[in-house]
Amino acid sequence: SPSDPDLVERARTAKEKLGNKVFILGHHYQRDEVIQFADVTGDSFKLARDAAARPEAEYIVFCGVHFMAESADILTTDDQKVVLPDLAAGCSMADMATAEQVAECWDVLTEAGIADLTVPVSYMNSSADIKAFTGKHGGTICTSSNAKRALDWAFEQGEKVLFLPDQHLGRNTAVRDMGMSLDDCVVYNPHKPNGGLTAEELRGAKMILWRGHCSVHGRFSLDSVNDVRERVPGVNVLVHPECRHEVVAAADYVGSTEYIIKTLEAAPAGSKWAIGTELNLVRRLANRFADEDKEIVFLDKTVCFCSTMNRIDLPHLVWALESLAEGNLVNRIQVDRETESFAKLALERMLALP
Ligand code: CIZ
Ligand code: SF4
Repeated sequence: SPSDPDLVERARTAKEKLGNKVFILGHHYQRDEVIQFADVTGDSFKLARDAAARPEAEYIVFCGVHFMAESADILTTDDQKVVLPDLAAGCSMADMATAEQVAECWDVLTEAGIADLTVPVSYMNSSADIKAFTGKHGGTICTSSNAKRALDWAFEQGEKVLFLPDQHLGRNTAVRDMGMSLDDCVVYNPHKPNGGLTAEELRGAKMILWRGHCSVHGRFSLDSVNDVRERVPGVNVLVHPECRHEVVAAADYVGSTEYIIKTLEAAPAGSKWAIGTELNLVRRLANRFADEDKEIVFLDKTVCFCSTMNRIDLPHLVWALESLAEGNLVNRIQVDRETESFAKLALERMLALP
């Protein structure tokens, strides 16, 4: 739906008034009405780095979800203030691993005698607390673009990996990219005693996958792939690695949002694509490439937007910008120093990956 012209004008005015003091980051999954005001767009990691490259911007307005704003706060200077236009914009996947649950899991691994052999690898889509846990225990962060390199590194440091919080990215990377078998992976369920695993099962596993998933990508199914192949003959199926293993196994191409965008940019005219990722991004890409005669459809019409991403709408952005322009710092996301220092350690290990 077209943006309300009055709100567009107000956003523009407030942004102009703030000038170089504000830098607006727009995640790929954000609404068009918000993306039009973004100074840069990208995935969570690229955006955090873009913010860090703008030390003159006192306010970083992060149009995305909570863990992304935390990561931006971790990577920017203490003088830069990161603002999330709606504090209710969380991430269901990140929320599936709390600090207490992960500490308990580490106790279970210790009890089974394998904690010393285990290296935590945490997906960018996790809270600052989980990133700090990862840093403290010798582990690294990964994104969907460098998950294989992170696992290669981790298996040089230890014999086992505890992969947090997205079981699908962990499993897909282990099986598709590292040649492991499904039997090398076990799933740790934080809602069950001992994760629902015996000490034997833990000792026999190479990959201990946290039982988390994305509520959007996890909804694509093997039927989605089969149905679209029938509906659109000759279609190329391109999905994000947060999708379930059977979806990824049935797809033609698998990769991060940045990979998806680059693949479509390079695709020949006349080609047809079914995309398994967030709907705001898929729609935007379908519009962008319509002129070039690339047919782009959403992998499964029953799957919806990321509801928490969509909480950041134009009214919230206007409110945040007008507040800042009036000198009121609202909705600041600030990670405490200790958490920040351990989380940074884990992020720096990722940056140092070969
Ligand atoms: O699924 C998401 O939320 C992704 C891919 C986030 C990001 O940009 O890392
Ligand atoms: Fe979290 Fe999934 Fe939404 Fe990304 S798309 S913010 S992983 S729930």
